[in-house]
Amino acid sequence: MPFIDWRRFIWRRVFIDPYIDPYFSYIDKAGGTITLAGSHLAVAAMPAHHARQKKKEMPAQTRYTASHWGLYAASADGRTLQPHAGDPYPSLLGQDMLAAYRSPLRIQRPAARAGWLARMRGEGGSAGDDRERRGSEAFVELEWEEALDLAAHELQRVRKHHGNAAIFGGSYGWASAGRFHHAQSQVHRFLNSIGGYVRHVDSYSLGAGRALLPHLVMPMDELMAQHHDWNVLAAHTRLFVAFGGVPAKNAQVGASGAFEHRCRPGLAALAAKGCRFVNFSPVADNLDAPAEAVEWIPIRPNSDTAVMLALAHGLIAAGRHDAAFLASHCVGFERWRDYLFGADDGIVKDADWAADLSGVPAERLRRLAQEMAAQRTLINCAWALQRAEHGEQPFWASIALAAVLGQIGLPGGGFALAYGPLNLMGSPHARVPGPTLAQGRNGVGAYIPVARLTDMLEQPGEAFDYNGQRLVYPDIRLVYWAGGNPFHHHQDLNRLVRAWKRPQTIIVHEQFWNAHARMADLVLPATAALERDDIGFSTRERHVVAMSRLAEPPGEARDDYAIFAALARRLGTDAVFTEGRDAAEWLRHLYTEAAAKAELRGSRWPDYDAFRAAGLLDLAALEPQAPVVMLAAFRADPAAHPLPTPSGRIEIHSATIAGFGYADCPGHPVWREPREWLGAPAAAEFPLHLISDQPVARLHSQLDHGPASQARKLHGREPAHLNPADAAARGIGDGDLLRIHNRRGACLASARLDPAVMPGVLRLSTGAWYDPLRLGEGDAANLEKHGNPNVLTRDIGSSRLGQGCAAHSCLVEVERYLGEAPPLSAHTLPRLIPAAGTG
Ligand SMILES: Nc1nc2c(c(=O)[nH]1)N[C@H]1C(S)=C(S)[C@@H](COP(=O)(O)OP(=O)(O)OC[C@H]3O[C@@H](n4cnc5c(=O)[nH]c(N)nc54)[C@H](O)[C@@H]3O)O[C@H]1N2
Ligand SMILES: Nc1nc2c(c(=O)[nH]1)N[C@H]1C(S)=C(S)[C@@H](COP(=O)(O)OP(=O)(O)OC[C@H]3O[C@@H](n4cnc5c(=O)[nH]c(N)nc54)[C@H](O)[C@@H]3O)O[C@H]1N2
Ligand SMILES: [Mo]
Repeated sequence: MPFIDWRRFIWRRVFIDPYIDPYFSYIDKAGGTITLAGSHLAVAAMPAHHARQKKKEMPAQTRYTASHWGLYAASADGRTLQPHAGDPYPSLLGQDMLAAYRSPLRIQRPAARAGWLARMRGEGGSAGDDRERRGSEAFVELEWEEALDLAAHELQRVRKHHGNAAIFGGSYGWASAGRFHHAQSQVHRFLNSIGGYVRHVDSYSLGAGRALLPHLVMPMDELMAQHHDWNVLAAHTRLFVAFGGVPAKNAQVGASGAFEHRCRPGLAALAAKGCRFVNFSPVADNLDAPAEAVEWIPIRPNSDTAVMLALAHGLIAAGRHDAAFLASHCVGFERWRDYLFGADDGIVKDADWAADLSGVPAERLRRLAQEMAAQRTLINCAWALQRAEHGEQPFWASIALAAVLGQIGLPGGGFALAYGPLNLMGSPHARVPGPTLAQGRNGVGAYIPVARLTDMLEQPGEAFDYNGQRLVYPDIRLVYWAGGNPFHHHQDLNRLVRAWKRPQTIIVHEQFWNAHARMADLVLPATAALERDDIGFSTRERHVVAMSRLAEPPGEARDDYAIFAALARRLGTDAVFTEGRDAAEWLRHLYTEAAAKAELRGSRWPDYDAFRAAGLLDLAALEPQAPVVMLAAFRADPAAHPLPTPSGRIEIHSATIAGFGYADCPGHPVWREPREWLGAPAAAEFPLHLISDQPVARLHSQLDHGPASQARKLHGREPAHLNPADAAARGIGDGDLLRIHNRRGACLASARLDPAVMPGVLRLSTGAWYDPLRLGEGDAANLEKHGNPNVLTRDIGSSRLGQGCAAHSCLVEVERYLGEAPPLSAHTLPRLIPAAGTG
């Protein structure tokens, strides 16, 4: 499907295809009417007078929905969504949601992979191990009752024979906004109610950072919540040194909501006050301040730590370090200084040394060190830098460099981790607890760092290191996933495909027939946020949102909560899981709990009915606001406000980490070469560094089929951006079909010649739905047709400390693809066999 004209497409799918395609129906079985409440299609299908009548019945109250990328009001007729009027810079993703969630790719009813179903029904017969056929078999549609019976039976069997520690329920993923119908909260609460599951810790976003920061300053969540607000930055910061930019396309989103987009206006305000930006980055277009305020310094990917060390060396050598701050607020400065000056390895980490590694002129680094010491300076390090081999180092070096400058705790000074990744950072709003669904207690102790998924499936019983501990991979028989997409998010997908054949059963709740659903054994169709009443809340966002059900679920899709409640009934734990409440009662309960907590701090929230009637609760009017200055109290009095580190101070050298004895993460920030970067021997064969950054027009794999994402593709394939010189050297023209490859895999993409990408770098954003020639086969020759970078990325931990995702350390080569392009199948349905007696 090279290009989708959505309106025509939907029209055809809704009005024509149902008659020729029995597996697709938004046609309500009972009445033969279309069940898209409030949509323009529904109205169009109604006689005119009926439509008018419908309109009159609409409540006058504005109805809202919330998504990770914004807050939207439905028009009175429900046909369209409008960004909330208070949002100064709405995301480009939202308005098309009504169409995107009405897609024919939605899963209509429960379905089971044919071979697994035969095994469950004791029908055997088919040759070989059916697990080998995950991804390649047809799905048999089931009645809900049978699907739930099968899921309950499998959970019960695995618990009985192998114990709850054989169930992996980590279920990582962003799912959808809404505090009750949040798939992760639901799946974890459910699995806890039946005795527990193997969980994950940390995130793909911040694996290295989350493990590291408690040793050095404080846990990431607490640090993020106290980043200087944008007003403080505008008033004070005069030099903004960015490693990896401040991409407003990333700050488009926030976990569970970005209701008031602050990043782009915040950067503009900084520039208007005279702040200058220096951006060390492999791409020029990721710092969204006015161009005249920004200096782009191209840097070899993964070499940022070397530059930070050289800046610190330059400051110390010139005597411009803040000796008093280092003595009163930090520990371990001397040991790091000795390392910078070559005491242990004979290498002086000066500007000339860093220039060789990074490609940044030494002279510029020397001058920059002086500029940083001369004015209020902020050092901003994008999360992408720690999603790399030795990803702990750029975070640690940013903090140590800021400590040397001595501006930590001053308004607008110090370090930031980071402005850009999420809307949250720089929020002026108070941090208050919102409605939260309690998860219960997990009866299983075993866990993995989130990105060690394939290792776990491949190596049950093997020991591994993580953050000072020696852990053992559990033996997983059943995988339960709701609200995430490992065939989007995990590295080295060919390897994951092979490991994915090992569990006996894989159960997935999904909305769409993406690769994740197609790689499962039992697929249970989930509703979308637009189809549920819920409560929207995200930490330090301005509003609490009464989310309204704006559309009917497709087919027989059910809420994750309803699915788990039905399973809990079968397993005898529904009293624990539901506590006797239906979804509406839960919403009232969660809101009322949060309002009671507010009351204790003297903030009076309206009661639940008044909240729902109003649609929005404006916290700015209710909760006190004060300028947010990061680490101000600690700076003012480190004895009275110590940090939660062993020393109570910033740990430039950490005795704890040194004590772990990890060569790949010693006791202070160091330069360590990744195995894949442009300075590595492997670059002779694979001379381009792959940057698989976050996509501008979708959230990960979500909305890849939507209009904004589709409009950016070329020939239906994801655009790969590369420098015109690299393209010319390979005879590649703009728009050409490309094959990007390394030893782990290969994918197709469309060439975009782009001077904003430095030579030696290829940028292919994440999120194109995984679409190999043969789904279910995990060999490197299985060409991915759509442009999913995770067939190329390396699946290793950042280090033994963090074991974080290291996607950004990856070398590739690229060539024009001269063969006939294989047709795309990412956005098509699998083979579906209707249930006996239905369809
Ligand atoms: N190469 C490379 N890979 C990366 C990264 C990178 O920088 N480079 N970044 C990583 C990062 S930071 C992250 S956070 C991950 C993101 O990885 P994920 O969070 O796994 O990605 P999503 O596409 O958001 O997956 C969410 C899935 O949940 C489904 N879903 C949405 N709402 C609901 C719901 O209400 N119920 C149910 N049952 N399902 C729902 C969606 O259809 C979708 O398939 O990717 C990581 N992968
Ligand atoms: N639109 C949109 N926004 C998103 C998301 C999304 O899917 N879509 N995902 C969200 C999520 S889950 C997360 S965790 C955050 C992630 O936020 P980040 O991790 O900060 O985002 P990335 O886009 O991966 O990378 C940011 C920039 O770092 C640069 N970069 C990569 N490697 C290097 C390097 O070695 N050195 C330097 N100097 N720069 C480098 C890239 O060129 C890129 O422009 O984004 C969030 N925002
Ligand atoms: Mo993330």
